[in-house]
Amino acid sequence: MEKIAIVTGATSGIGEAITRKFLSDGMRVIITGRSSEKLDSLKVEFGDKVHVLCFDVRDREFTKLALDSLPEKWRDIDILVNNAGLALGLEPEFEGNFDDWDTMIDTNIKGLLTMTRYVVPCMVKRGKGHIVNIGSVAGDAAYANGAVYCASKAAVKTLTDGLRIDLANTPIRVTLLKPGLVETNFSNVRFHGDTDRAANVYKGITPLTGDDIADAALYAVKAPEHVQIAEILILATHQANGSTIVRKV
Ligand code: NDP
Ligand code: 8X3
Repeated sequence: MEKIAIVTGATSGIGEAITRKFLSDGMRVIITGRSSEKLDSLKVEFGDKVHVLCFDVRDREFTKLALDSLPEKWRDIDILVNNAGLALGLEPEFEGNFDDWDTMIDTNIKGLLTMTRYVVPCMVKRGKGHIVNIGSVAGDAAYANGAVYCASKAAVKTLTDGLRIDLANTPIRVTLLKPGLVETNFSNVRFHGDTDRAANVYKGITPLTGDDIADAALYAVKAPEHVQIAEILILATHQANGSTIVRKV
């Protein structure tokens, strides 16, 4: 029987790459995000292999309605990928923007918790499942001007560890993927659409791609049942941590 995955933020970057990877491995995927246009185009591309749920992970009520609307044949979710997330702004903590902070915390932390709260109980009931949370190297240590984003990803690390503890008496596995520099729409979003500033982030270094992270996600979910890939840190070759990046100029 083919596995069913649900991927938050499947409309772009890492989430889209994981969706494509899982589909090419023969899974069915519930694709989610806010961009209905992109979700619809993935539906046209993949047909019955995907099911579209368009919602904002910050909206608890709507998230529940969306999940409750799943047809019977899509309800037994085997894999939850909590990927939806973002950074907004890059400025000293004492000068940050309140709205940006709220959006990061509501999406990266509370959105992930909402999905976990709604999806994992069914896994526990069925006695099978796998949760893959997308953290970041940013969660390992703060870097200059990024403290709130880094804190949100440190929270993802702690929430993932806590979930693994709380599920240790079940066969359900919990994985944290911590990417470094991945070229996606991430920096465009961070700099509120300033594409030149976003492009500079990847100058002088070969960044990771969404597909590199998708490979790791597939590796974790395909590991034998007795193997729990707890955490993977994936960096670009010329990156040593969140703030040490060596660029060729
Ligand atoms: P992208 O901007 O390319 O993708 C972000 C995805 O998140 C989009 O599909 C977007 O969908 C979705 N999303 C954002 N906000 C919401 C929301 N409120 N509700 C539902 N979906 C939402 O960035 P990445 O692919 O790079 O980011 C994916 C994850 O990877 C994030 O958690 C990010 O923090 C993490 N990460 C990224 C790294 C990088 O260098 N790129 C490195 C380490 C971690 P839509 O707009 O349709 O809602
Ligand atoms: C995204 C990676 O280093 O740009 O989490 O914050 S970084």
